[in-house]
Amino acid sequence: NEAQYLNMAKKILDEGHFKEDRTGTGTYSIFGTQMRFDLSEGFPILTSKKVYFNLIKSELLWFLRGDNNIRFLLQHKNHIWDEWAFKNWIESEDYNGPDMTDFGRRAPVDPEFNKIYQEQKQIFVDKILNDDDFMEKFGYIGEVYGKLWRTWASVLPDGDTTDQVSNLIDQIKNNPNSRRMILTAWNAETTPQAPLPSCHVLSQYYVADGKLSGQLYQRSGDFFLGVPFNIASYALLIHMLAAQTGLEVGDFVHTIGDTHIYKNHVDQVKEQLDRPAHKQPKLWLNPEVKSIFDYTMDDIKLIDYVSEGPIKAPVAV
Ligand code: THF
Repeated sequence: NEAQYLNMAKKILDEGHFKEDRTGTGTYSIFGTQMRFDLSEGFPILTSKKVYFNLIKSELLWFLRGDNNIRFLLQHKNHIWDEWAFKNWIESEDYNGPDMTDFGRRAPVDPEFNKIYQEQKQIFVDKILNDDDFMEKFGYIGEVYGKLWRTWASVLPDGDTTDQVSNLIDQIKNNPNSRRMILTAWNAETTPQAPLPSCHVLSQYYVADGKLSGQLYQRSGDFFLGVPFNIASYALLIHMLAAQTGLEVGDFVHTIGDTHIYKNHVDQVKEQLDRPAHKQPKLWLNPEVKSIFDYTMDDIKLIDYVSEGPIKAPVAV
């Protein structure tokens, strides 16, 4: 299972086209890739580097809450979305600290700037956590997954919002042969204007032989930092959906459009390719939980997760 990820990483390094990108970092990429993970064999979290499962859990719980304010993530010590909210603040009238222009590109290469940036980021995080007005003003990161999944805005003048997750569970339970079991996070009107237009554009679910499978179409995949999270996150979602509909788990099929490795992640990927992989862990979900919206951090556990150590890399903003 993990070999699929590692072989794809190697393929991107060997065959990838070099392109400049939005963040100014530069990437090696190939277009149109697919990996398939049989979830009954084990949970597809990488073992050739340590992946912080707590961050994956809290991010998915945040999506399922329909939340798009980073306070919940910060309360769970999850900082993977900080940069995007921080960007809104430093580009606003309210910000009067040191110049943070292009912080994502400068911080990894300029230690002096990085120190000032980390200070400003800490100030930002503390304010989001402790100052309600500030949180209301700068904690939101726009039309991303939580909002689109749980409260899709109606196009009808007097229409209600749509809860795609509840509808999906209803379909899996009552109409499992349906070919329309879809969760979409791309709104052609609003998404292109969002601070970060959704990467997980669409996922589809499929039931056969008592097993639930899911496929994700991801328009853009940061193969070293993001993709390991995305694999584990959708695998966890499929497990939760299966548990709530009385099914076993089938496959997770991961289809990615622009599949890229940032230039400043190449050494890290090579290091990872030299490492061994270990046996996949198992996932435990608390069987007492009766709704997909009621899981808490303690209701989700990995059993026997053995991995190599973490590998640090800067995130492109
Ligand atoms: N932007 C970019 N450039 N890459 C992404 O993966 C990405 N995401 C989300 C939104 N924009 C993105 C955020 N997801 C990490 C992991 C997932 C992210 C963002 C960052 C990350 O840095 N992981 C570190 C650990 C971080 C920590 O310990 O706090 C790691 O080593 O795995 C794609 O969904």
